[in-house]
Amino acid sequence: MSDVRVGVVGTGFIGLEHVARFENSINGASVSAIVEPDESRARTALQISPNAQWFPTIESALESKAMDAVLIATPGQFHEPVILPVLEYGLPILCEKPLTPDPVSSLRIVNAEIAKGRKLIQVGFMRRFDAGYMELKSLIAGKKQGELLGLHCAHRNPSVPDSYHNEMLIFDSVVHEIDVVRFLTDSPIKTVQVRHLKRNSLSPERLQEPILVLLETDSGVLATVEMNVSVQFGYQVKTEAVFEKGIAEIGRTSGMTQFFEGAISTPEHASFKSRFADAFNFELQQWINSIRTMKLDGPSAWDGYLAAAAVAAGLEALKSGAICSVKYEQKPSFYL
Ligand code: ISE
Repeated sequence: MSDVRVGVVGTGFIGLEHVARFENSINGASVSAIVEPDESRARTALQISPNAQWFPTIESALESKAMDAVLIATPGQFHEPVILPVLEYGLPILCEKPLTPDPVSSLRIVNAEIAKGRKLIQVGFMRRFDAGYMELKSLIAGKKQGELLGLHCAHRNPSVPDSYHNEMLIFDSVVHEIDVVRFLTDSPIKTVQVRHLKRNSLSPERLQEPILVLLETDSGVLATVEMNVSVQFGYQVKTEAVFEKGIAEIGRTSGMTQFFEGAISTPEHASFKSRFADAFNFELQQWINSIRTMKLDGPSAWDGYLAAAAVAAGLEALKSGAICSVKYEQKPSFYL
């Protein structure tokens, strides 16, 4: 069977990572197109994937028939104008999170996919492909420790780039917990509340953080999320699950522990690139496998829409401090 020819749209930070991943770690696929309006970025990507063709627009790439599938890695506000024409051509899509920045545009995409009559969109919620989250999900579903009562999540970044602004705490960072809490509990998020910890004087002036986010699911599980983007020491994503019988924890660093010079130390990740490297690889490999078997089964456009709806409530909660309800449409039978 010949390789799935993938077009990568947007070769900034994460897009470039994915191009390298296809070159070095993924079987059964090759990058055939780099869709990038910025020539110097495109050239950098072509150095990694010299056999790919460069297209400045998605329309020119689609017309050339150079792609069997499309991975979209542009910032979220540019996803819709890429997704809609790709859907028209009936090509499978892996779209980095968020599907779109707001629920109204996400719903337009859901409806466009339904109109096409075939599941073509997967959203890049890579944590669902992390071994720890998958193990915790099956522990919760199997009820070996009784019912799940609550979750304590910590999402800590050492620092963030200058382009990161206050609302990104919710739509760029907490969006991962928004998706993964629903994934773990199998229940939509009902309300969101945001409180502020004492402000870190080392945070960039434009940011009011760390924050504490409370996510409540329809099933009654409460999840606390400490979102901290100036923690200084490393990149850490941990979850502690509280059950009727005992506790389970995922996300502890797995490196060597040293007992040296009067201290016990274990290295921590420096960025999500290494923390979720295996999850990204697994996500891309599963996506390619599912294209080959014509059975797309990763996080769907509907999952992307529900996340966008909870993000909207989260942004409102960030401003008001109130407990905000998540408003979303009924699930279409297409996604059942
Ligand atoms: C970034 O965009 C990500 O997706 C990372 O996983 C997250 O930890 C970080 O906070 C975001 O800015």
